[in-house]
Amino acid sequence: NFSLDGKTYVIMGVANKRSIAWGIAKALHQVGAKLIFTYANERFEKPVRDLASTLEGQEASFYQCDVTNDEAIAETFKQIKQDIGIIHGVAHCIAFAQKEDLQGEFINTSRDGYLLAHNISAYSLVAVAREAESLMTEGGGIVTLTYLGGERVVQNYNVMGVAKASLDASMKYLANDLGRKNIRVNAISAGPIRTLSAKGVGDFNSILKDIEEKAPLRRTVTQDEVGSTAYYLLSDLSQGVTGEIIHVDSGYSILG
Ligand code: 0WD
Repeated sequence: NFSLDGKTYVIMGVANKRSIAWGIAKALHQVGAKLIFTYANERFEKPVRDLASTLEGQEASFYQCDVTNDEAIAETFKQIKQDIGIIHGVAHCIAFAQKEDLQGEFINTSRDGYLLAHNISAYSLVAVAREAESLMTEGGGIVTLTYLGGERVVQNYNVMGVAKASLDASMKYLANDLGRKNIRVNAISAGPIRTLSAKGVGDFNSILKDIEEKAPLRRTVTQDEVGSTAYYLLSDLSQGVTGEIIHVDSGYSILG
């Protein structure tokens, strides 16, 4: 039985209907999960609530959580514990870098820009996992979103690629720490998808075009396709899988 009926998941990083986090939310909703949404600041509260209200029969909960703030993360999970109780997983779909650091040469990345990208895009997974762990008393799954630019050089991805490499390694160390509690930690390496965050990456259109021309499937992937892989990783379908990076990228990463 691979239904998520009676299970509760925290979805972090829905900004709008194009967000990958929204693709994950829809996939988990379809198989009966209860959803908890977190958003970075009050600006996103209404859009997230409006989107969630389109999920039929879903009684979602909403919390503000700026992941640069340890107290905010602790407070969010404390509130979730009080209001809802135990959770079975977290989808971490959060990243940020300054626009000026997503173009030109990586060598020009400032110290501040470097630290900011790592703070929001990599350290946040560690801080979130630590707080989520105490609510995951029945075991469960944590999934984060990464990108090929962390494994090899992708033009313009620059500091975000270095932050994704850090995220990937953090994911593996967390998988090692949390395995004893039957909490599995994995990453999905998504192919490029047009979202709010993607707009910040210099010449994103040519990255998309390259996938359409060269990836084995000759097309880009959708948020829903990432969503169904997240369902796999967050459910018992993937019981023996932890510390893994699954590429949902039309096969692009196998090309040399
Ligand atoms: O091509 C793409 N779009 C790919 C994205 C390819 C491969 C991976 N990814 C990754 C991104 O790097 C990110 O980790 O997927 C994840 C989700 O990104 P997205 O869906 O492309 O982008 P977007 O819709 O802009 O969502 C990014 C979220 C927003 O959600 P909220 O609800 O919080 O507004 O990251 C959030 C941003 O606001 N975010 C933060 N959330 C909490 N605290 C913070 C912060 N300080 N900063 C940014």
